[in-house]
Amino acid sequence: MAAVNAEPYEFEFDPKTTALVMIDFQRDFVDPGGFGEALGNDVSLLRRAVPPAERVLKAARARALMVIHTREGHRPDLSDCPPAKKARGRLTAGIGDPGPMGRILVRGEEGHDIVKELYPEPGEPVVDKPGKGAFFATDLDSILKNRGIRQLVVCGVTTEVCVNTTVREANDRGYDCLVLEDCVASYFPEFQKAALAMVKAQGGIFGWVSDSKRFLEALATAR
Ligand code: TIU
Repeated sequence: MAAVNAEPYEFEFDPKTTALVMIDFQRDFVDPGGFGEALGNDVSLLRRAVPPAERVLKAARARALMVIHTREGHRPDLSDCPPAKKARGRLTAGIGDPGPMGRILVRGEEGHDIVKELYPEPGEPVVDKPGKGAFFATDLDSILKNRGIRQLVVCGVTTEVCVNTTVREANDRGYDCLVLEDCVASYFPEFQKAALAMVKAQGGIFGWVSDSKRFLEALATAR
């Protein structure tokens, strides 16, 4: 067991029942030329989360924590993409359209894959998700339950969209979630702040918030 200094109070976890969940660290969101930029966003704000998330990923691997990665995207024929999602935004380059890194948010394309710093290693499940939440229309819950996982340490992008949606879904399924604030990022500084505040308000209504430094300190002393 170990305890992370966190808000609203310490987050207790057992490394054997804890998974690190890396949400949507895809080139489409984090790198210039992807879907995130197509939506008019400054992707450099998201890149900030990569170095601390890399430190957490390496430490988790060293301590044999379960590591899971997710990617948002769709089948090449877009049959799993709701027409409403495709139409949203009236974009000139939207889901399925050609972009500088292949078809936007389409599985198998360069832009859909995970940035090299955080690339999955063999044995780490990669969950392809059609929605914002990682539990919607995926086998994530089965994968976690089959390994006896009860606690999730969450990194990823973007904080108020796929991270928050996933944490809310996890909360309703009985998981305790710790969000590491320097390992999650938003295109909007005000949303980053609000999304983290929403998780930890009201006694931790959706979970806990800490940072990579405090989590790594706790992991180093965990037994
Ligand atoms: N646009 C935005 O902030 N996010 C997404 O579309 N997906 C994720 O957050 N992964």
